[in-house]
Amino acid sequence: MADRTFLDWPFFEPRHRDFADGIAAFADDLGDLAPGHADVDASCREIARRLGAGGWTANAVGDALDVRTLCLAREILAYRGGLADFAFAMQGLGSGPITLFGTNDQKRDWLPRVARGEAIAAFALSEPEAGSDVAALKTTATPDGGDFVIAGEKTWISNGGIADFYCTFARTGEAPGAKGLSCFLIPAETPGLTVAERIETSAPHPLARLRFEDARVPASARIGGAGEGFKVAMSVLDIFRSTVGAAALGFARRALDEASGRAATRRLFGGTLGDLQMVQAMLADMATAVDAAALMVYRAAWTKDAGAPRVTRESAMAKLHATETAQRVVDQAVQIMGGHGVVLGNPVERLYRDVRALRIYEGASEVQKVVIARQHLAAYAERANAKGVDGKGERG
Ligand code: COS
Repeated sequence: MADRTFLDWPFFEPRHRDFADGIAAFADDLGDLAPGHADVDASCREIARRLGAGGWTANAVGDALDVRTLCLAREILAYRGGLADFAFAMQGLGSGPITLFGTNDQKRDWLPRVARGEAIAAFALSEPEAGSDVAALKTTATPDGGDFVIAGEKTWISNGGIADFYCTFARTGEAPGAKGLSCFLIPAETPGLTVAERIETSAPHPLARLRFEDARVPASARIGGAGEGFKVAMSVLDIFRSTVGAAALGFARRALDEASGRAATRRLFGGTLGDLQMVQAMLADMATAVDAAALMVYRAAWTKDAGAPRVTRESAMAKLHATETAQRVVDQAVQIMGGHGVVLGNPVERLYRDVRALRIYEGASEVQKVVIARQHLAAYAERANAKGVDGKGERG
């Protein structure tokens, strides 16, 4: 039973507590889903359908995204199983460009279907030579007689192969680097778009490399303005990065609960595992880490919901801290579980595989540090300029 005392923190309103109750009951009903590689696509589709039919995905799609609700959903689903969290999150991330920057027609054509779980969304940004360095991406979108022709390759695309559409970032060349990208809504059945490779990962989920060979889309497929693709991508990531932290938090809470159960019941040396001070020290570190991660995640979410135009710094901190922390908590849980912790199918063994990718996807920990440091230095320079340009104000 997950700790729910954090829901009394001032970040939350009564509607968040109701939401948490509802989605926890849904997740319990869904069960501990951990399919293997062979049936992961079908399981993912089925979970997306049930999340949609239950009305949960509607919270990740549409005009008024409440980031605290997204984070609660991810935390609670991740506690039960990585694939349920993945299916929910990717519907939101994949349709995020349309939600934030889409035209009325794009929204009308796709968002209700995604919300109901009848269409599956994907976010196609990374390339073989451009993952962390988004501004280096090479896929091109060339205007041709009122259309755009897309050519290039995307990789590490979640929902690749099962998605109904891909929000795809390509170079349109208005300016060099980050200022010359645009985003396009590309239906999966577009001629010239193929799945070049399925990628199997340690924690199974649908993932693929895509190839665009002169895939033609109408000009109306562009999401956001010409040359605004980088801004579209970053704005979507600003929202969803804190939710990655929330998923990590769900994994960490589950690991802590599994370890606590073991510590309370496993007998040795005339007492329980939890009587041993070295185990107590681990549990203390894990419990503190979980609360610290929750504070950072819900601080970022609340800041966005309270109307901040950008939460680049807060969401990068939340993702960095929560994912790094969760990795340690899960590892400590494996240690407390002993041999059981590495037995295939044990919840902690599964968490060990589930948690690892979160330190890499949607901006690796190292990228988050770059983002945080840039934001920090820019804020410092602003404060220093405001106070110190005439040499009289204090610095720091
Ligand atoms: N929101 C809105 N605008 C943003 C932004 C944000 N979060 N971050 C940057 N921008 C703007 C900048 O303000 C800048 O515009 P101005 O020149 O008008 O100020 C422009 O976009 C370019 O920004 P920057 O110079 O920082 O670009 P870089 O190429 O140096 O960006 C990082 C570097 C590392 C920040 C970026 O490439 C990044 O976040 N990479 C990780 C991406 C990622 O998560 N990849 C995983 C795949 S997605 S699953």
